[in-house]
Amino acid sequence: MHIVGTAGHVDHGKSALIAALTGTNPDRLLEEQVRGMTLDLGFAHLRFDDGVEAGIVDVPGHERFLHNMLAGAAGMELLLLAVDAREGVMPQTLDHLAILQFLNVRRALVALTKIDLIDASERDAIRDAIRQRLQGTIAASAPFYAVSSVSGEGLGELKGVLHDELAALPQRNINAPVYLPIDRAFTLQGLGTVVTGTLMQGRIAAGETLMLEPGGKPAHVRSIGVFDATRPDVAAGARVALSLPNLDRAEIARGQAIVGSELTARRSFAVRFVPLQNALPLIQRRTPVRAYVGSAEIMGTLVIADGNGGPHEVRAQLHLREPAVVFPGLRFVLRRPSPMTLLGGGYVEGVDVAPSAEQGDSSEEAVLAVLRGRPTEPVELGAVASAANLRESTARDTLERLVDRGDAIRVARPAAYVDSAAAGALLERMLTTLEASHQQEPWAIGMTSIVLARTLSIPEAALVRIAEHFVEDGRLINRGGYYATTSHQPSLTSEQRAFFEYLAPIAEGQPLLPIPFAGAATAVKLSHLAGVSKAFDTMLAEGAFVKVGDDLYRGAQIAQIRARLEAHFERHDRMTAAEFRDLLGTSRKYAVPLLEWLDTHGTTVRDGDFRRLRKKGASSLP
Ligand SMILES: Nc1nc2c(ncn2[C@@H]2O[C@H](COP(=O)(O)OP(=O)(O)OP(=O)(O)O)[C@@H](O)[C@H]2O)c(=O)[nH]1
Ligand SMILES: [Mg+2]
Repeated sequence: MHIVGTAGHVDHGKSALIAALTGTNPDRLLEEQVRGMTLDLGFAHLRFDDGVEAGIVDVPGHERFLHNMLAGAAGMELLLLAVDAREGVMPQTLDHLAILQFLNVRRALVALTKIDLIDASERDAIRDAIRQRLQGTIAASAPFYAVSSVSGEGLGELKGVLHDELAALPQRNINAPVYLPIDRAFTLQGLGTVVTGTLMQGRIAAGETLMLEPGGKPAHVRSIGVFDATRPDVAAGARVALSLPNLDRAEIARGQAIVGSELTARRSFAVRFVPLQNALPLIQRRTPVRAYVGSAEIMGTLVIADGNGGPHEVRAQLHLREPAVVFPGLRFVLRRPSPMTLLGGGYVEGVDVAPSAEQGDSSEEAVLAVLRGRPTEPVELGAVASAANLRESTARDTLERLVDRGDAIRVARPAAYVDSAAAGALLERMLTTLEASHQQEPWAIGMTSIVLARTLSIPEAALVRIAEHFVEDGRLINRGGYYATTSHQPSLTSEQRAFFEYLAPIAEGQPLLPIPFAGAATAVKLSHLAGVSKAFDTMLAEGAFVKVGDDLYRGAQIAQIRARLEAHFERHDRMTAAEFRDLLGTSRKYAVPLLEWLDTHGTTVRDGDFRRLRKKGASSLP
């Protein structure tokens, strides 16, 4: 048996096509059927009279469920790419193809779906446009089949091609140790715990005892199901359900694997990594990553080896926060922790890396004990070394290893270390506090470190250093000194908005005239309107108000001023203060502070009595 996998943009007809080809609706969840959208992996059985058969893995197209797509993608051998004939190649189509290039797909077919909805005369042009967009992807030379799951057009031909392609695929390695990444686990009356997955290599016979990894628990296989049938044994390439009555459903989750005794889970291993060209700027010597291995998604660090090969494939080590089953040749995909940009992928080269890291050595124990003793206090290298009774060089190596594996975090200025679990617990407390505060004061941008530290009873300096680590990780926001959750968008009440409208009216005939900042600040202070002072800070932080010298402008006025400046510099390469004043239609009193503000905010540069436009990229605009 082999695995056919779908890919393609949301709503492009993947699930409908699988249902039409097999008679099974892969959208098995009620919510999927109600919403008409695939959320998680779906499965169907494709069977031919002559015994050729395939398991089909149907994936969600929506980018929010890309992690689910990734959990099923590793098993795919024959790719069925669905492209809606009306929409053509869309972002998720390309994302899926970028991911699949690192995995095990051997052949790709393009299904041009919903062909009933386009005019026959348009077909050739649409086909050409799609072919063009697929250049450089693994579907670049894939044959096209125009199909309609509604009228049935083209389904017979596609099915025939699937048959021939499946029959021609090479057999998977059945002599290798069993590796079955788990994608579902549930309990069935009479069978107990059942796991399902794609058997990637090896063969399994009923009655055999395998291992659940990570976890190291023996897994006694009582029976084997392949779709609706029970089988005495099964070989690589099949969709498999194993009944494992000795295991508790609660101790199994997607991401674990059922394996032969030869394989174990590890947290550190050597890899060959192929970065995506457009992700190169994001990849440093040590890069935090979200790794997809088998059906698992695990945070970790990619460490590029010294003197590695060329730019297309580099030697590196992958350190994971949780162990995963790995063996040489196993493929993986890496994304950024946040935003989840695809970084690249590769394969495992060797698993005998850093044996001390595997066994847990005494220096690690000692260092972790020091860090855990000071859960909310970053500890510097020297202090770690003396408290752990280690040479500084040993302490440094150990700390690096712990950071790579995610057991410790490094904070900056000056570099110091915190136990990961303690830092994670502090992050949770920060997020809970921030959420409550956002709920209570939705108009505020967030909480200052002083208030946050006081609420959590932690010294402010320590809080800031740990918080900044999570800001860099993308799990916390710092806007101008105010901390917020990543989802917080400040919103003013209608009364507050009305107050500011009234506070800063646009002068008749003088649309670029500011108001005095001091007057505005006093009006805010004297107002009895709830939350108005924090709302004022929000307006300033968001650029809805801009303080220039002693004046207060609206953001829209500043945008107008910039537009006029740009228009001026399109025709001239320099400008005097008097010209600028005329440009504004106000007076010198306002023009001079504005020019100084524009200088410091990177729009203009001073050149004697003149201003010039600062070159693009020389400084970023506020
Ligand atoms: N007219 C027509 N409609 C179709 C065809 N195939 C699918 N549809 C409709 O298109 C919509 C989306 O189809 P799905 O099969 O759910 O799309 P999908 O690619 O599985 O979507 P996700 O799983 O959410 O990514 C549904 O309303 C289908 O009824 C087709 O061949 N012709
Ligand atoms: Mg679907």
